[in-house]
Parts: sequence; structure tokens; C-alpha cells
Amino acid sequence: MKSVTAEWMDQVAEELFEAERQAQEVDKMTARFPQLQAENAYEIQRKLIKIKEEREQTRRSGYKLGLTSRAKQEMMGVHEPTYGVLLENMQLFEGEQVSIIPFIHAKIEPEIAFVFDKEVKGPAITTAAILDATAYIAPAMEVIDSRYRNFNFTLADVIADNSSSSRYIFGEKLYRTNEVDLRLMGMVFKKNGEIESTSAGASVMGHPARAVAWMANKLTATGQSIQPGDVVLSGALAGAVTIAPGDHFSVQFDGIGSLDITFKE
Ligand code: 0L1
Ligand code: MG
Repeated sequence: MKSVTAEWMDQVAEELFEAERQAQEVDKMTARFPQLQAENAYEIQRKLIKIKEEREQTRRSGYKLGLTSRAKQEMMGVHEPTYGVLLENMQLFEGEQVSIIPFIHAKIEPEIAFVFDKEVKGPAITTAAILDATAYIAPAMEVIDSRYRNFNFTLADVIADNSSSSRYIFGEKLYRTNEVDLRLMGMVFKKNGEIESTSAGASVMGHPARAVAWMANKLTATGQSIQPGDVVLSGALAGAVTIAPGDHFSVQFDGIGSLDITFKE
């Protein structure tokens, strides 16, 4: 069986960077290299992030979880989620009208953000340790924009593509984790004033902090950790919705407020 070379991984990272820069979808990488495994895919992801940090003059601001719902995992035939890196230049702010021109085929999904004020270092990180290290939680939305044609990918492909991450936005009001029951916290996600989906925190792996603990343990394995100041998107509470110019989305949570965003041409 052919093994993945460092040169091939460099080339893939470069192709994924260019696909995003030119807003051009590409074929999944496993079409050329079906043996690509998650471990090498995370290495490609780290190479891609290094390229973006250097060429876009940006820095890591946190992490995101992907594929946290059972429905998405079953669809992909996997039993665990993925993670990706958030960069400062991916952050959106309430009140701005976001142009869809840089996107390929973007979708948006409702999430809960965790903002940390302590380092979270493994091994054996628990859900309680995540809650203890969290400064505050906030409503959030993630714009995902797979660089692959028709969002068609395997687990390894999506990991290499930084778990489809594109943009993120989170609320600015501070709510402590002990002020709410994150599992039972209800959510309403609306598109253009109509309810698109309803859900509760438990839809993210039973408890959103459990998803974050899973990721923190994975990071430990490669010598990385959640840092003070990091924002972590804990995973979608409902399906992603395709974005069109003029669309307005809002997410409202029981106990931690709401967040709005509008898109334009
Ligand atoms: O944040 C997410 O759950 C997306 C992860 C990648 C899967 C997708 O692009 O749908
Ligand atoms: Mg997401």
C-alpha cells in the first residue's frame, strides 16, 4: 500500500488553500489517495493552518468541533467528531452585512461558543474540567464552506479541509456555565423570521462540554492545548442551512440570549 509522503501532504494543503482563496471547489483528496487516514489528514490540516497564518497574516483564535450530531456521524459512517482551527480573520461581528462573494457554497449552523480563561491540558480531560476552565458561554453561528465539490467528502477529506470551517460569530454577553443547564438549554434557529429548526444543548454529544473535552484530549495527543482566550465552537445543534444573498439568520437560546446575522451579494 502506498504511504502518504510529506510532499503530497504539502501539495494537498496548498491546493485546499488555493481552493478557498479562489472560491473554487475541488475534488476530494481521497479520490486520488483513498488510503488517507485521519492522522495524516490532521497533519495536512496543521500545514494548511500554517500557510493561512503566514499568507493571511492572521493567528489562531480557537477551535471548532465538527460532526458532533449522531445524524451527521451516521451519514459519514463514523463514531467520533472532528476538530478544526479557528483563525482571527474568520470572526464576524453582529451588525455587519456579510458578503457571500468569498464563499463557494456556504451554509450556516447554530452553535454554542465556549470562551476559556484557563489552559486546558490533558491527559484525561473531563466535561467538568472544561466547565471549570470556561470563562463564559455564548450563542454562536458557524459558516461552513467545504472546499470539496458538492460538500462530497470522507472523514479524512473533511479533516484536511479544516472541518469545512469558514467564518464564525458569537455573542458578547457573558454567561457563566453554572447559570444554565447546557444539556436542557433550548434553541430556536430562524431564517428570514421563519423557524428553521429547534433543538437543545444535549443534541451535541449529550452535552456540549463533552464534545469540547473530547477535542481537548485529542489535542493533547499532538502536544496542543486549549489556551486562555481561546473560543471553541462546540458543534452544531441542528442542520446547516444554505446561505443566499439577503438572508437573515438568528439563533436564540434559553438563558443566554440571541445572535443575528445578515448576508448580502
Ligand atoms: O461544523 C461542522 O459540523 C461541519 C463539519 C464538516 C461537515 C460538513 O461540512 O458538513
Ligand atoms: Mg459547526
